[in-house]
Amino acid sequence: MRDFLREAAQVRPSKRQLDWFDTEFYAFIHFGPNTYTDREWGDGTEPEAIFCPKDLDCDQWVAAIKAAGMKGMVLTAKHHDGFCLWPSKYTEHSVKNCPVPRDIVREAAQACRRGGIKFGFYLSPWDRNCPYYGTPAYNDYFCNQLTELLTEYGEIFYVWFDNACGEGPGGRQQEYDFPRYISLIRTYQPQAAIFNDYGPDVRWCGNEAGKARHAEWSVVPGELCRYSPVQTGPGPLAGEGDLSYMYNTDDNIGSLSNILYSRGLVYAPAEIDTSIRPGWFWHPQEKPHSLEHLAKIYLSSVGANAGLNLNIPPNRNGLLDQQDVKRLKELGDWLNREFGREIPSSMEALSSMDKDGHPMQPVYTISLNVPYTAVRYVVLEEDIEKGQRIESFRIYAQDGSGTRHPLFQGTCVGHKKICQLTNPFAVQNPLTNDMEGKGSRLILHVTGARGQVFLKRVRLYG
Ligand code: FUL
Repeated sequence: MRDFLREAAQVRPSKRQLDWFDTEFYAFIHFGPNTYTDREWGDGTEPEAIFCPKDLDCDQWVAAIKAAGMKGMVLTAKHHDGFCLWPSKYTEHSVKNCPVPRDIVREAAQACRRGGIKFGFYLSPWDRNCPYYGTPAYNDYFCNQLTELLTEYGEIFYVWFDNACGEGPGGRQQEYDFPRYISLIRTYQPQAAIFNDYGPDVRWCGNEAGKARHAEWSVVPGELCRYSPVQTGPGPLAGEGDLSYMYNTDDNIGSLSNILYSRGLVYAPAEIDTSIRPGWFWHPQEKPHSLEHLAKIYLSSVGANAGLNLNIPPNRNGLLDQQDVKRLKELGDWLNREFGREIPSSMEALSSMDKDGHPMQPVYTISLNVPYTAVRYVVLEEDIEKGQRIESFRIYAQDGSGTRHPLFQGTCVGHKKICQLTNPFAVQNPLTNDMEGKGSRLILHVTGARGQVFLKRVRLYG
């Protein structure tokens, strides 16, 4: 049991997963024939002539994305209708037969580079237009298109696949060859992270409402992410249960009570994908969600050990709607207000051994290096290069008499945990002797961990 815990603690991200995690917050762009038909899923029979973004300006997209503090863009190069936003050699159902025959993938990739953000794409395996769909020849067709995107548009940070698998034009379903798609991406863009329900690099969080789990582990059973490399031996209870039922929508996937039954663990962090509006594509009657809604999503995704892929759909002219542009700016301003100015502080780890030399759960004190101020957020980061270990923690304020006042109780930390203190607690710097403050320092108590804890950073914001 102890050995398995030690193994679980050693499960580590790859370099491309670390880079993806650092990107944190990036934009999904859903754009295509659906933008013009007011639908979410096209059936592949839409005439190319309807796609006519006469004012297309990808620099406008990038400026709005950057104003929200996002660091990348993921464009739907092809959605389920099979229409390609680039002039693919392998189909006529693309921008090349449109009234405005522009290579939108190229324009978007170039705008991202000009603006200094990363570029990636979504490529739907489900294709309701392609006559090969549902036959082995479709996997060749799909790989040809994937190769075009991987080789002709510069560096790609992310390739996004979903598992939607309906019928194609011949009424057949397709067996997707994900191992082949993955190896193609590794060949041409080895640094690109790959999103898919089942990994390998990033997995779906299980909902489109913008919320991570109560405990969003990046270390999960290989039964859930079958394309991610298994990094441990079987758990001590493997064989006594069967985790093959597991799906991304399950509430409990990375907890100890589950992983003990696993045949081996993988590192596969969660992405939260959600839209600024109710739909993924632009619809004339829809409006962007409120700033409060989006701020909450940010805290419960980036702030809960996940990445946030926030969709903003361009309109029929090829521009982001002014209402969305305004909301993105508000979101960026909110982020700057909340997290732009750190309260200087210093952290000290109290001994994590008891007097007989046995390991204890670690306790840290965090002292403010400024006079009395109110702390509204405590942001914790584990050094995930060494693995994800914290299972649970508590934060207290400790007053001059040593009494601890509970402020926050949390589960896992991982890449980043943003603890929002609901009653902003006045913390008094002991040096100023200011008795107005209720506490003199913060105490972070790790109450459960899988082996030795490596905290990378603790930051406070007022
Ligand atoms: C899903 C698709 O079916 C939706 O249309 C959308 O693209 C979403 C991000 O992924 O699987």
